[in-house]
Amino acid sequence: MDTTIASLIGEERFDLTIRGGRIVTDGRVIEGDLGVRDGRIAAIGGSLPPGLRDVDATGRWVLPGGIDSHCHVEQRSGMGMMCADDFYSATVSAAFGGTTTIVPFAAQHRGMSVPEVLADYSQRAAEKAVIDYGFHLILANPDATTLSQDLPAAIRDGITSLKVYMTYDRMKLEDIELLDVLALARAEGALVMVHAENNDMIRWIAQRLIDRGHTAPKFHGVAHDPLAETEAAYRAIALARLVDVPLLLVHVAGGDTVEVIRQAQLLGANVLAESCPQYLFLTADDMDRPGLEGAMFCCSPPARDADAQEAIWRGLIDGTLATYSSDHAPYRFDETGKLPKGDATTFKEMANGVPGIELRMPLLFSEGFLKGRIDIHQFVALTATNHAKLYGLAPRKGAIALGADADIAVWNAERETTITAAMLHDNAGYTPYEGRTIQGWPEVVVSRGRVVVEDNTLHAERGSGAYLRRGAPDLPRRAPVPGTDRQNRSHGRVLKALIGLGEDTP
Ligand code: DUC
Ligand code: ZN
Ligand code: ZN
Repeated sequence: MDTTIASLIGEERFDLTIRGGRIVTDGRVIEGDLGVRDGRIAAIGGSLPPGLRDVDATGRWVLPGGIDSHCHVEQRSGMGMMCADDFYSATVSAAFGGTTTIVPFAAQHRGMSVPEVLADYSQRAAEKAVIDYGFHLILANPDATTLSQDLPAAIRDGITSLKVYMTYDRMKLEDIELLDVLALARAEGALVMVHAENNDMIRWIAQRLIDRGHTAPKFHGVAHDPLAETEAAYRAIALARLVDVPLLLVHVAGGDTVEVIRQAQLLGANVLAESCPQYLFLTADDMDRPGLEGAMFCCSPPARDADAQEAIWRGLIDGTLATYSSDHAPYRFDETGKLPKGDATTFKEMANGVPGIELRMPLLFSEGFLKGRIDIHQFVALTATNHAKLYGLAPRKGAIALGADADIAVWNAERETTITAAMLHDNAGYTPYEGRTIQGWPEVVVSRGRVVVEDNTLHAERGSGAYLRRGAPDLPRRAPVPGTDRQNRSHGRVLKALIGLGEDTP
């Protein structure tokens, strides 16, 4: 049925009409109006009657609001540091940058139970978030109760993804624990996200650097050698292939790692991966600044070099990398974050991470879409649609479609902005992108039909964001390629039985 007529015969007025824009739907660009009723998209295209409220989008792009599926909000790190943003400042900052849904982490540390962690994060987010949110669970304590009871219950309750670490002494899982988690994810239909870096390689290099007095931020980049990422990524993929379960590698930084992922996908492995602005727009040279200033650019894995940036672009363009997230991990340049020991802080002691929740989409819009590296549909897939699918939020979120939540950003492609920390709404106190000029900005942002940002002003109440109980991940299914080892050998009867695929135990 013609969507415009379908909306008109209802005779009710739209709550909101977005007029005359270039609307990007799944695979199409439609010039015209978009109507919203009861928080959902009710009409797409054509010329609609006036709504209770109208937004003029003439000459603008009308895109789905972004989904940021990797950000750290009001979270204590493995080293015990609280990040600088709470659920209010992080979601306000996200909204100003065109993002209307976030999926941050509820972080279990050793000794904590999953129900207590989820209750704690849920309460804090409900009081403060201005846009919609879900949670991934960070799992650092895969003990028997967690694996047999708490985790299955959490997954059934809408926490359908979890992150595990292969590095950080206080967070890392052993390979055998990772196998247990992967097998459980397979049984319960959850997606495991992995921080892949080889802990011992990093520790070994870091100790030698510190012993020689090389403590400056730039040595963070030396300690986290690209091979530490590539080795761990390969190992994580092998573990997931053994159990025959999908896996998502987060914050991919290096060119060799992209290649390992690409090859695994070509063999039929269900490996997914994500990258982030810092790996497109920063390099290791940014950590090499006077004094401790380079700490503001330290994240893990660290940004590499121009070749790695190109490899990440290629991965995003050819689909090897499915999502582009911020990995917003905001820490202030003071004793609460980057400089716990003041001027004496070594690269091992500073909090890891960079802010980026507000600039994630504007940077890619400017440098990816407007510069012709990706088209508008790739932009939408990388910033919204793919996140919705992988994390069980589709079809409600992540696309402009009839019946979907009216989460929309109206982008002015002409607007030029010189980035400063002062214009941003997070609480990090600095931005790694200070002084860069970018083009394009989301001037009007709509969350479930509410105009939450307009005229550079917030119009959303604290606590007005809704919790999203997520469904099962909708993952691309790749079959093992005939003639490969996986096809022929490893999934024999015994292994299948061990991972719960076979009829009986061997
Ligand atoms: N891992 C993240 O995902 N974010 C910040 C730092 C880290 O190690
Ligand atoms: Zn990580
Ligand atoms: Zn992160």
